[in-house]
Amino acid sequence: MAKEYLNYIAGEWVPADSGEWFENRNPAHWDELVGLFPKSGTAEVDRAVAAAKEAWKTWRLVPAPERGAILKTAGDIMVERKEEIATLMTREMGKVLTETRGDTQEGIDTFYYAAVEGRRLFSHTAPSEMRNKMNMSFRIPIGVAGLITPWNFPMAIPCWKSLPALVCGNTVVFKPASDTPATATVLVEILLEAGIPPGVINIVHGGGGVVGNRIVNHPDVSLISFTGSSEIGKQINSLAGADLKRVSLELGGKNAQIVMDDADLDLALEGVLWGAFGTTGQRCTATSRLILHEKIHDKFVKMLVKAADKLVVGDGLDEKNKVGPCINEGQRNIVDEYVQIGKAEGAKLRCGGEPSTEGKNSEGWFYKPTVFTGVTPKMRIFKEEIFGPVLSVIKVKDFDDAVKVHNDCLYGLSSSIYTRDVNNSFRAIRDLEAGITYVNGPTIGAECHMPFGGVKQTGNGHREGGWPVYEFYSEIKTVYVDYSGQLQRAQIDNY
Ligand code: UN1
Repeated sequence: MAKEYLNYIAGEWVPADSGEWFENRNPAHWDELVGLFPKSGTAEVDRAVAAAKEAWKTWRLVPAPERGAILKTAGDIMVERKEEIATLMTREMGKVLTETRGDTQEGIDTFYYAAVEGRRLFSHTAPSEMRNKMNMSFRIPIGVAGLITPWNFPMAIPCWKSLPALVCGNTVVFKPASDTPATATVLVEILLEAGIPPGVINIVHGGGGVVGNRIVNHPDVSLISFTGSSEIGKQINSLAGADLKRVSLELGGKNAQIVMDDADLDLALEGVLWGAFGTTGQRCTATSRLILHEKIHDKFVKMLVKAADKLVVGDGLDEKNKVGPCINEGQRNIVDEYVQIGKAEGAKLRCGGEPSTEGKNSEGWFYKPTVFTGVTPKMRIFKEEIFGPVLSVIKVKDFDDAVKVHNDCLYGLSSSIYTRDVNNSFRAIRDLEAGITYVNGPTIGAECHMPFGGVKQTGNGHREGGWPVYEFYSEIKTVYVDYSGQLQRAQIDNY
């Protein structure tokens, strides 16, 4: 009998009102049930929001350094549980152990960063125009934060969102992706064990259409943070925007790595293999376009295809494997559909291009690392996010052409250039339309204390990680103290 996981609402671990469950299965061995999760409805969300609203009355008054101290304790607990979390995460979403350890570590880093931020939460003071008057501003809590998280970073992304929300004095209603509810539940267990009071954190499992939707349109939820597709992000933005909620969106990407003719090709190769096929290409930051200078194109493609073909695909729990499965059958079908589209559009398939079904791989949703060359900006495999191990290679004439091709894209999350030319590096930093640019590094590898997010259709201007996320989760209160003992009329009495 599989373990039955529960919602945590208003300080209690509870099943869904309906008594129904949904299954969480291992994408590497589809017959393995990881757990059963409550299939919740809108009433559960309503109770979670009511509890969060009530808990906010006291949580907002807890000094931020004290809130931070709880997160420090929680980080310590996560360090203890790191290996167990990584194993659970690999079982529920497939990426290889090295990566699920990294995902957990990103959670731990975010805990320690948020804990310290509880002693900062800086704001500005400025001089007054008047005598005997003082001007200041403070960061204050907002209220209930509704957090909707994806399956590709089941620990890091929920931490990116919930920890700044909590340290800033908000309370949380959290709906994790239904492909990765187990890791999310462990995060809540850890927060509670560390001392987060009941009601301050609530987790409601279930589908986006029901649970997610109710979180977004609930009148008592003031903040929404969502990571997922641009299509759903736009719906959330209109729904939440109609009620003037603050919304942070982290959406699609079609990230590119540029390799110039003066690049260290071995380094660029390591970078693209990691960027394109790490996490089976299922990162928002994954490299899905490779822009090659014509002088090195043929040589680099040869190196790439040889190396991509050698990547061992299989169960992420076996450390010899480098590429795990797609998250589920539907996602593998989408990947395969794009491969067929690429072929029909006239791109040249150089390796992969089919499910990996050898031996035990037939039990899961594996797909071979795939490389297309001869891709042009008109093709759908150049333009659309695939979210799988498919790399599109485009040949360009020179640096300006590379930048033009790079920017010919609806999205703008991450970007990368490999070159030894210092001038072109700085031009790329200036001209690549993306929220993140790596010089001589792959498109993946963001660190939790730096702003993370994209331009164009990748988001709505907010950032996760780094200092800006603390601005998202707090409101500014401006304070004027007049100690002159007289009425001083600004703009009038001083002119
Ligand atoms: C994501 O793909 O949604 O920079 C997050 C990276 C990771 C985070 C990725 N640290 O690839």
